Amino acid sequence: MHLYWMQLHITPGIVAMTASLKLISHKLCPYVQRAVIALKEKGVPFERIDIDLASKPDWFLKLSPLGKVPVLVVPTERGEVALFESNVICEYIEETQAGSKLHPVDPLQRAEHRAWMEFGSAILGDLWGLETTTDPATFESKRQALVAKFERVEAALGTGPFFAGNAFSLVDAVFAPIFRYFDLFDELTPHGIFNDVPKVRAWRAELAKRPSVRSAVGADYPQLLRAFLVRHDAHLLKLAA
Ligand SMILES: N[C@@H](CCC(=O)N[C@@H](CS)C(=O)NCC(=O)O)C(=O)O
Repeated sequence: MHLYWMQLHITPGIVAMTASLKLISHKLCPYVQRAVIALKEKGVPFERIDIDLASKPDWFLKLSPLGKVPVLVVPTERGEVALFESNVICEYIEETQAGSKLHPVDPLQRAEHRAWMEFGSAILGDLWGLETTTDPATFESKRQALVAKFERVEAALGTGPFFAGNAFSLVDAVFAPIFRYFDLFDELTPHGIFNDVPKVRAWRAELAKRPSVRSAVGADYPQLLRAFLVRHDAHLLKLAA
């Protein structure tokens, strides 16, 4: 008990590791995966609690102001604090936890990385449209929006293997779950989104090998994603041969 209080006052980050962090999650959510990948890259133990977003538990609605996952529950001396918004959670993990640094040291580069993390969220917006629409014209406009966005990503990439060279960063944690969607989408239709972006293709292949990325979802992820498309009567499924 005494030691616990010593740690509590000296290094709150260590307490967060001792009394484990809890990540309120969903099995398919790409925003959750960002946080999971960041925690795994740093070797931080945490408890993952997957919830059903179609039937949100009351305790979750009390905790999450926007009713969205992820939420990181952080134990502190004033009780548990519920952090929401995936990029905010990733920044908190980066600032408080030991292990590899996931942001550049240089402030301008760090700001650029944060901007590309936001760009990843914009890509997820288009992806949501692509995967949920029942309408062929909307599908095509989202497909074209994604082609254009990945052209911008291509221009921002260097020689790899990761976004910023040899060091895995939070930008990689944001894009890995984006690329994961295409493991299934590639099976369904020749969408052509990565046809003219060789650096993006190489980056995608590299991220798919990363242990933190691979273990950020369960083995049932492909079946769950397919079932999600079926529930939305997705146009994407109709393109399947
Ligand atoms: N901007 C949020 C987006 C999170 C988000 O959209 N989560 C989805 C699941 S992937 C969610 O919880 N949706 C439930 C809802 O909107 O009711 C973040 O970065 O954390």
